Amino acid sequence: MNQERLSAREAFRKLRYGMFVHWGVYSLLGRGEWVMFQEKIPVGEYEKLPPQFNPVKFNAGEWLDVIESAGMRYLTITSKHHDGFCMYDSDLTDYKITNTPFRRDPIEELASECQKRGIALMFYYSPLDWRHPDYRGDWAAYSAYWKGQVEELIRKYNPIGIWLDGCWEPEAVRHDIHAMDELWKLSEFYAQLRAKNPGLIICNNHHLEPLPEEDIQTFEQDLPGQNKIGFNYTMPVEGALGETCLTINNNWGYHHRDFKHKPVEEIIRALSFCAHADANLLLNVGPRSDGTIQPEHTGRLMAVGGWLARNGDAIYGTRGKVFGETPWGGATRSESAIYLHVWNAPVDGWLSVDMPGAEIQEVTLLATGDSLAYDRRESRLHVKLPSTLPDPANSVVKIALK
Ligand code: FHN
Repeated sequence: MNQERLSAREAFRKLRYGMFVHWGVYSLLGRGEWVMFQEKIPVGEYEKLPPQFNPVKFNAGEWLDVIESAGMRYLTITSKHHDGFCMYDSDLTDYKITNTPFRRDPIEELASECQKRGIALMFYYSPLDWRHPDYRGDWAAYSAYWKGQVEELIRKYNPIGIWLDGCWEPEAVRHDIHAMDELWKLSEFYAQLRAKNPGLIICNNHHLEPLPEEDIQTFEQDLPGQNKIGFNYTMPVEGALGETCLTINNNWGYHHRDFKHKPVEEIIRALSFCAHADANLLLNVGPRSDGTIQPEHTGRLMAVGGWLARNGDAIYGTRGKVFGETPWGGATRSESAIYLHVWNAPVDGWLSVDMPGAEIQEVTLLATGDSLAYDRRESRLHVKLPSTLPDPANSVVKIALK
C-alpha cells in the first residue's frame, strides 16, 4: 500500500464523525429516496420533478455551520442516487441540477465551503441507475458513463474519497464479492483511479468483505460487529477502516411523515460505540426540497456537538479495541490516555478494568476535570465514579498515562 494511501486512511480514521447527506429531486415528493422504485413511477413521470426543483433556501455556509457545530469532521453527500439525477454539474448528462430552475451547482458550493473550513468531503455515487437506458442495455457504454462520472467528480471537486453504493445489483452478484468485481470491473477501475489519485479513499457499500483496493468496510444501520439487521458482513475485517452509516430518523432521503428522530443519547452512544470498535460514524440527514435541514435534526446535531465539545478528546484521533466487551460501556485510547466511556454505570459505582503495566498519572472525569479516586490491585484498576455523572448518555473517565 503506497504511503499516500496509508496517510489518507489514517487521516480518515482520525475524523471519526461525519455527516451523510441524501439530497435529490425525490425530496420534492417527501417520501424517501426510493420513491421512484417503490411507487413504480415511470421515468417520464419522474422526469417532471427536475423542472420543479428550485431549493432557493440552500446555503452551503449554513450547512457547514451545522456540520461544524455538530462536531462533524467530514461530509459525504449524494452526487447521484439510484434515480440517476445528478446533483452536480456533470459533463456527461443533461439530467442534472444545473438544468433546473435552481441553475446552480450545490456540490461546487459545498466543496468550496468545505475547503475553506477544513471539512473533508466525500461523494456518494450510485452506479445503480433506474433511468439510464444503457443500464439495462449496453453495459459497456453504461460502464464508461458511470466510471466517467466518478472520474469527473474527483477531477472537478477534489474529494478525499468516493462512496459507491449499488453494486449489490443484480441479485446474482449480491453475496459474491468476486462475481460483483467481475461484473462491475471494480478492482480494475480502482487501479485506474489510484493511478491518478494514490491517496483516494474508496468505499463500496456492498455489505461484504472489502476488496483489497477498498478502504472502508461499511455497517449500514448497524454498529460494527452487531449485525442486527442482517445484511452487513458480521464482523469487522482486520485492516479495513470501519464506518457505520446511520439515519438520524428512519429514512435516508427526506420523508415528511418520518417522525422517528433518534434521541440525542442514542446518537452519542452510537458514536462512542463506533469509536470503541475503532470505527467512524456517518450520521445521515435528508434535507428538504427547499434546501434546508429540518430543525428536529439540526437541534439533535447541535446537542451531540455539545457533548463532543466536552468529550471530543475521547473520540477524535483515538483508536478503539482497547478492551473486550464490558458491561458498563466502551473504551478508546490516544498516545497519552485511555478513555472509559460509561453509559451503563455499575450500581456500586466502581469501574474495574484490566490494565497490566500501565503507569497512571491521574484519573479524572473528562467533561469536568474532577479527579476520581482509584485503586490498583495487581493488574486491575478500580475507579470510583461519582454518584452523579455529568453526561447520562455517556460520561467519560480519562486515565492519563505517564
Ligand atoms: O439503496 C441505498 C439507500 O437508498 C441508501 O443510499 C443506503 C445508504 O447506505 N444505501 C442503499 C441501501 O443499502
